[in-house]
Amino acid sequence: MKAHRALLALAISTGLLSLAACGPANRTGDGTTGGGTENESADAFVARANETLKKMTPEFSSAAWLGATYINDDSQRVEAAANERWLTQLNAFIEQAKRYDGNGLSPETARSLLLIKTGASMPAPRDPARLNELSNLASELGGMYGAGKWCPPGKSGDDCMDIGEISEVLAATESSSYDEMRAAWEGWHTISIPMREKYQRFVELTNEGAREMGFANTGEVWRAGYDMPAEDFQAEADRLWGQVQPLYEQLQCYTRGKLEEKYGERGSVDGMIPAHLTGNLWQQDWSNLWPLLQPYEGVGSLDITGALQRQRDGILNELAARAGGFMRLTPAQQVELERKADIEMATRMTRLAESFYTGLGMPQLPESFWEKSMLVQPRDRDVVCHASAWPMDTVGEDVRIKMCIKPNEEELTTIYHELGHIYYYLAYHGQTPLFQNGAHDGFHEAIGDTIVLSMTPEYLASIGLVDKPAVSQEAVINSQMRMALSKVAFLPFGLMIDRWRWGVFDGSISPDRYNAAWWELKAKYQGVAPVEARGEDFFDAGAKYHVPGNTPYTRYFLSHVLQFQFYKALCDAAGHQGPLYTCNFADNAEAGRRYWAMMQRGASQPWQQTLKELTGGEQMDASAVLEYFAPLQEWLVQQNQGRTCGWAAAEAPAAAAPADAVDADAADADADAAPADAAPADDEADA
Ligand code: X8Z
Ligand code: ZN
Repeated sequence: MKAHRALLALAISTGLLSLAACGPANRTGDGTTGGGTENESADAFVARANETLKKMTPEFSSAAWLGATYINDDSQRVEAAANERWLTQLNAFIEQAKRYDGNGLSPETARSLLLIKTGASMPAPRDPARLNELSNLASELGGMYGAGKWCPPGKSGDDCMDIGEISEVLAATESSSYDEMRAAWEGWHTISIPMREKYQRFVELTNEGAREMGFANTGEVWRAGYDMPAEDFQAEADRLWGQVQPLYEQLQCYTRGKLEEKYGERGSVDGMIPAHLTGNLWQQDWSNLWPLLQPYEGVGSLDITGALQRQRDGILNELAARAGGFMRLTPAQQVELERKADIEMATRMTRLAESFYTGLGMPQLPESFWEKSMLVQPRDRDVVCHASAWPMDTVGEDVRIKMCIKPNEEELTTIYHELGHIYYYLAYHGQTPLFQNGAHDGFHEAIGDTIVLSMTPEYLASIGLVDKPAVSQEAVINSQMRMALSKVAFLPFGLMIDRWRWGVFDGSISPDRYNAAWWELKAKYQGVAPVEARGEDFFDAGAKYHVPGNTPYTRYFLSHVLQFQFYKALCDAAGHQGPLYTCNFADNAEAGRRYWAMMQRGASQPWQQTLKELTGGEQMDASAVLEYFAPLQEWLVQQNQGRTCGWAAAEAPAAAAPADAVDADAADADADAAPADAAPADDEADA
């Protein structure tokens, strides 16, 4: 597995040639970078680019799919070659697009040219040798992540643990011990140590490509994809973060307090949450802390994981009964039966997600989706388990997801997320290939998550995953907490990853401070910390998929704001009355019609226009997040009374670095983002 990483890198950018969501890129690249002449009209150039995309996409996607689902030297070679062709072709298009800076173009042509010029998330140098080096590096980094394993002391071979097994140790926050979780967390972070030098070179090479394209660095290319001046984008993200920060700080404070109750002084580090205790390798989703954080035990059980596991066991029992009883089978036959049950369960969970979309009036997934998707982890080879959704062509016929589904709540919601990407592909396939993308990348990430917001206790009961929901204030708080542990906990994480990368790309974070800066940002935004200092021997950023995979990450932060705006708009369309958090728009045709109409626009117009058509407003705005979580925020403030909230996030001075916005802003934000220890909870609560 190598090459596909580079594809992904491109892929996941906004616009052009990028595969909108965690899949391979929309790609050009027919091996012929030529074509067109100085006299070629802008319209003709755009038509040629679209034609090339259409022609090359299936072959290119297949190479990337093989690279991700069948990791070996051969698939890697095929994929790497395809990737190199693609990067070369993309550079040629970018160069050719510069011929048409003038006026007098149709809006479609002008927008197509803009998307070509700003659409690369992995800008490649023109020099063929360095371009080759870059695509190999990208592939290698991706491969190292995908095949990453940790061998606990004294173990080797099959006893080494992959990301799924390590995650299970962390997720079992009730049954794993403090030390087991710490060992697993530290173990996973060994996989990225050898990535450090490669990543440093990767940064140099993409920066060279970015400069040749007329940008200051790769981070600036990324920030240029939002239909606003790149220099305004950071402030826009800061503005949104400022809206939700007080809510996050209350959740952080409450969680830290509970961890301290459970683990004593080992439950916090200078007011911050120990990195190995959130039930998640990156502290981005705290759902696995539910047993500890559940506000009212036994009120309206929301144990979805338990329900899914029981369903899976039910399938196994049924299969076993049909085979004459489990005990009558040989061990090998028992393993096969378990496997069958896993596959059947993964398919059922995916069908469940599909039924939400069809209930809104959207089409059924094509038969080929079921034939060609990878729903469970194969037993005979390495694959990239990180979930992704793939448009394999530009005509909307071959769409797939790639996941290693297990019967738990997080995986279930991830399926709804991935199908959001898939339905977006299906909705906009009538657009030209260049416009086959999200309005911006945060839109792509928000489609499925909006549906997840509609998974209220009522909805979960309607699909048989929980009992008839309790109706009480306690039940409301329980249900809000469940949502907050994934949605609110995520917000600062969604922001900090690219704060780190923007700094790396612009040089304000120099290679000798990669790890120090990573943990400073984790501390500042998330209020989490490792229990023991992590020196520069480590490269902890590389232990998160999107860094070696070069997937821009601010998209997820934006999505976590936008999805509440979409949700509110769809609830209005469905005629919902009452508090926002009670809205379930399942089976509402009008909500579905409006959603689909928005999705059909793809990237054909500035996102502000698309947002306006759905919500009536042209700005991203987190007030719907606050409206949604108002009851929980009030409850958290009460719970935190008497606790000393806030944390001290020391920021070591940056190494000698080119002065740049990132550092300055980081320092600014620090003042308000990480209140010093003494800030009492209720002082911050109403901010
Ligand atoms: O990477 C993903 C998706 C594919 S686009 C599974 N997500 C981010 C992550 O896992 O870090 C979804 C939420 C954030
Ligand atoms: Zn996604």
